[in-house]
Parts: sequence; C-alpha cells; structure tokens
Amino acid sequence: MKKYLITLCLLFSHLAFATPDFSGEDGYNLWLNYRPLNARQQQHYLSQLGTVYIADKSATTSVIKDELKRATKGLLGQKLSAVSSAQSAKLVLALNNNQLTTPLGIEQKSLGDEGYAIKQHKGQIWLVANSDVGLLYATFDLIRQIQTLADLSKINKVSVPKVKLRMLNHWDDLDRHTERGYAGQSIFDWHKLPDYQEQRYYDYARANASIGVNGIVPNNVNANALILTPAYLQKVKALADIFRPYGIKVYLSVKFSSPHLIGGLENSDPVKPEVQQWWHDKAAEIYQLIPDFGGFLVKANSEGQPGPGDFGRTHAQGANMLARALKPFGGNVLWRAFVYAHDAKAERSLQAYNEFVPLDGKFDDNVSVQVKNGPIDFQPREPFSPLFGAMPHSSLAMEFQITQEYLGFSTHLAYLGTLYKEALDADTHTQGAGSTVAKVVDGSLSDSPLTAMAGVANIGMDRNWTGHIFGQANWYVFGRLAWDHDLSAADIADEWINMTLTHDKNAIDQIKDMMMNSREDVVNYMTPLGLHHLMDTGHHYGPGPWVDNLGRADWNPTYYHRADKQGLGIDRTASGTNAISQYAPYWQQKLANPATTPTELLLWFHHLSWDYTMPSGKSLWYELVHHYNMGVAGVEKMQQQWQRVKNQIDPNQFHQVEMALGIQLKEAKWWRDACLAYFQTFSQRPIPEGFPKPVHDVDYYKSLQFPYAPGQG
Ligand code: BDP
Repeated sequence: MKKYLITLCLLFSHLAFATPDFSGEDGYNLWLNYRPLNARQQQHYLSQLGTVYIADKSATTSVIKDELKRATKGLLGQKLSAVSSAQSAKLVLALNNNQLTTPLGIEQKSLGDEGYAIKQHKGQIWLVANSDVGLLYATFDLIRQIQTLADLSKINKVSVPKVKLRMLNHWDDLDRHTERGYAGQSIFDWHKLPDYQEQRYYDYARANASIGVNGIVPNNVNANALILTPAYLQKVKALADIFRPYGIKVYLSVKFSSPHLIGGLENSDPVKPEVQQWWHDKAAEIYQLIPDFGGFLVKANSEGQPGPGDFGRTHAQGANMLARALKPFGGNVLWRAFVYAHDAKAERSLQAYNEFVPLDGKFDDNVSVQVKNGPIDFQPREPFSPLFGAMPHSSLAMEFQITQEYLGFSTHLAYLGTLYKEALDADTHTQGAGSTVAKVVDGSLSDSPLTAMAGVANIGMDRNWTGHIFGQANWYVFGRLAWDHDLSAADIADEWINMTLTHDKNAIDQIKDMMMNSREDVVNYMTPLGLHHLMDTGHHYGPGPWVDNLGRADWNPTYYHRADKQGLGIDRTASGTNAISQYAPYWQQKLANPATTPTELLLWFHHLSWDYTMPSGKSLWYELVHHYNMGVAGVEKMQQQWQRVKNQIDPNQFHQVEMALGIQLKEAKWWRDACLAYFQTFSQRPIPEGFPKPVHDVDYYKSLQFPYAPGQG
C-alpha cells in the first residue's frame, strides 16, 4: 500500500511538474492586475487612504468609485470607506471649480481640461482636477502609485498631458478581421452591436483611461463606406455611449468616396457643392447621435484608396472639405501622410514630403496631418520622417505602430518604448539644436494648437488582449508617452512590470533588462545596420530579401537593400536618390558621409562595399554577420533571464512568454540564416570564423510558404 502511495505521489508530482499551470492570471487583467500586496504594505496604504470623499456625481464619478473599489479591494484587501465630508476623509477627490474650495492653491488654468494634481496636505491626500475625467486620470495615477509601491507621504505632483488627442487606431474590418492584427479577431462585434455590449468594451475603456488614451478609431483606415450608413452609426453610437464616461471619444475612418458609394452621388469630388453638402449632412447626422464625436481619420490616395487626387485636387482640399463639415460641431480630421502615389518616379522615402510640404499652412485648424514615425513604413528601425519639422505652419500628428507587423507579430518580445523614444527624441535641427520630433508633435515648434499622437492597436479577442503578454507593455507605453513624452522607456517598463507581473526587485531588474534590449535584438536579427523592408510578401511574416517580382518596384525588398557584387545598401545621398536633401542642413552634412552617419542607419543612406571599414575596424560583411548573430544571442539571453524569474511570475503568464520566446528564437535564427545565405550570394565571402553557417541554402528559405499567416491586408 505504502509503495503504491509513493508511486502515486511520484506520478502526480511528475505530472504537476510536466504540465503547465494554466489556471492563474492569464493576462486578461492587463496592468490593472490588482493582486494583493503583502500585509505590511496593505496596512501602510490603508492608514494613508482609509476613508474617501468624492465631491462630484456623474457617470465618470461612478467609474471612479468602481475602480477605486476594485483596486483597493484587490490590492489592500478592503475597499475604502466613503465619508460625507472632505474634512473627515483621508483621501479627497475634488473638482477645482467645485464649491468645495481646495486648500491647495492650485491654479485652475494650469491643469487644463484633463490635467490633475495629487497632493499630500495636512495628513490628507487630495486629487484635484478641473473635470471629472481629470479626476479619473488622477485616480488611475493614485492606483498606479500603490501598484508600484510608491511613497505617498510626500506626494506632490501635477500632471498635464503634453498632447491633446491621444488615440488608438484599430485597423479592424467590419467582419472582425484585423489587418496586421495578431491577437485574434477584432474586439468590436459589429454584428451584435448596438444591443449586445460586451464586458470587454468596458475593460478596454478602463485600460485606455488608465493610460490617458482619449480617442479611438474602431475601424480600419482601409475603410468600408458602410460605417457611415444609419445602421452602423447606431452601432458606433453604442460604443461612444460606453466609452464616454471614461473620457474616450470615438472617431471613424472614412472612405473618401463615400458620397458616391453610399450617397448615390455621381462622384466624390471635394469641390462640388453637392459633395460638400453630403458631408455636412452626414456630420450633422452623426452629431445628432454622438454629440462628442471626435472626427474622421482618412487614408486617401494611398495604396489604392480613393482621395481628392482622383479629381486633380490636393490633400489640403480634401482634408479641408471634411474639416469644414465637422467644424460646427467641434470635430477634427486626422489626414494621413502615408502616401506613395502610383505614378511617382521619386524613390519611395521621398514621396510623402514631396506631396505634403508644399501644402504647409494650407490645412484648416481642425486638421492634423498624421505622419508615420519613419519615411517608409514602421520598420524595426527607420530614421525620423523628414516631414517632422518641415511643416511648421501645420499640425503634425505622430503615428506609431503598436501592432508588430514588422517586428515578429505577436510571438516576438519587442518592447517598443525604446523605438518610440528614439523617434520622439530625434533632433530634427529644423529650428536649431533641440528641435526634437516630440516638440513638433506637442506643438511647441508649430503655430498650430491641435496636437495628436496615434498608435495602431495590437488588440484582439485573445484572452490576454495582445497575443503576447509583453505586447501589453507596448499598448501601455504608447499611452504613457502620448501623455508625457518626457517619461523614460525604462521607467515606464518598470511601472508596467510592477503593475502586471511582479514586485520582486531582482525579477524586475531581469525583466526590465530583457525589455530594454529586446527591440535592438529584433533589429539585429531582422534588419541590422539600416537595412529595411526585407520581409516576405503580403503577410509580411518572415524574411524575403530575394523578392523582386512584385507589381511595383518599391514593394520589392531588392529595391531597398540593393545588394550586388560590390556591396549593400541604398544610396540616398546626392549621388543616389538624394533623400538626405529633405532633412535640415545639419543632417544633410552628416548623412552625406558614411563616416558621420549613425552606424545603425548606415545602409539606409549608403551603398557600401562589402569590405567597407566599419567603426569597429572590421569589414561591413563581418559586422553584418556579427549583428545578425548578436540578435540571436539576445533572444537566447532573454530565454535565460526569463527562466531566472520563473518563481516570481504567475505560472500561466510565465508559460505563455516561455513558449513565445521559444518561437522567437527559432524565427530569429531563421531570419539570420535566410538573410545571410542570400547576401552571401552577392558578397561571395565566407561566414567569418566563430559564427555558425546558415543551416540551409537560399532556395530552401525561398520555398517556404505561409498562405494562412494572420493579419493580411
Ligand atoms: C502598411 C500595412 C498595410 C496598411 C498600411 C497603412 O502593410 O496593411 O494598410 O501600412 O498604413 O504597413 O495604411
């Protein structure tokens, strides 16, 4: 009997060991994961916050109360007791303009519509704002302070967003397919709306409000005109009603040819009075349903989408026509600058600048031109787009991609905080040193008061929302930087880890190190040293540097890397495409010469010989091989680091990331081997000693097919 028992125990212990535990937190709660603090910490915060007074009553205050309840019950083991006077409360939430005069002497103006203050005052903690949405932001900040174990005893902060419109752009189709989405179907169930209102919508709104996102576009920029039909507008209204108390406005992607497609007009030429009238009437219809509707996002004359160019009109004429329809109701137009015209002779990286800079100053004041961070298309690394700084009389919005179309879908760990910061901190030198992209975007370097930052969402129906647990960090960091671009990527990573995964100091250090290096690892094993656009066709999954047979020259990777017997890289100096002429003189000078070009962008701007001597003293070929291998080594290191934190992470979350890292390593090697095998056919040089040779020949890598890779356009 005893023997049996021992065998049974051994069997079960073995099973427990071998089977991952998927019963714990699976990521659904995101960073609003209110796990209980330890008893000492709970005691500490309860003594500071035990009783609460909330002065105002509104739909948003209900959200505040619910969230405070949920957070304190989870984190502190009990909810705060509500009291009926500010004097008797430890925690006071008050509108600055309320009859209840706050004792803090905060100037109302300094907080604006959405800013807030959190101040310790004579043993009380005050949350003060001019609006209830400001108070909601303050509440989420206070919760974050607790989740990150901050000291509240001397808290004294004022926080005001640096950018006005902080938006998520979903590239979600009405049939729930998500273009470039890798986390399952769209969360927006258009078929069941308006009547069926998923819990997810509320949790999505909470998550967005917690990071300050105040606008969402639920439908794809490759828009379906149906979204503006009465039946769909009812569905949009249902979403807007849900999101309103969270301070979130709904915008829509619209198809420029809607007047023709759903309005029955002969065409959609923006100078025609009947077309203008159609948009005016449509705007009035929308605002009747949704009084705080945000406005329109437009992809026009780009990748086959219709636009004003179809009638010989400019982007400004098209954008202003829509802006004038929205203006009486306070709406805005986000007009995308992601254009490369079908007939353009200019090299692709030049085209957005060529089309838009001549229009500087011609856009109405409720239009923002939405520019991707780099001149091509969300590559793992690009220089900043030369449009930033080149249109000082226009509002320029930043568009980042949060979904990892070009950085490993949802199976690669790539923390994008470092990418976003690199872009925002880049110095355009357009108005002297210090003219950073961030200052263009936050309006300090332009005469337009409209400021905006958009992120292409990575959200879907997967239980953990983003496919990869660490994809959540990219949603999080986008929101935090849109609020305040001066925050550092490392500090935001620190917050996110504390809130989402663990409070263990050593584990935080390991995980932060993984995150901070992860994007560079991806750059190294995919597109090092300024290479770009090497991905395979259509789905963009995996390497395809050999592709040279697509309908347009600038869809082919060969157009961008220009590998030949002599060397590698595209010459964008005066002897080549002269794209450097679009940058300020400071950069023109630097970029004209490989020796003064930042190494990480070398092959973006120069075609260099395989034997070119790199700053390290080694040849270009050697450094290329070295970088591809550094990328792979980086993933191996992440795997080791992750194993080290195993005991500090919820098993379910741990296993998800563990499995994804396994895929990432396989795919990093695949990228390295496929690219090096291919480039070697030009360089005709051996793989330097000490580095592994590609496992297969190029033909093998070329033969791989992925007809069902997710997210195709
Ligand atoms: C590209 C995507 C494509 C999008 C396009 C865009 O591959 O699916 O429609 O960007 O930004 O990166 O409009």
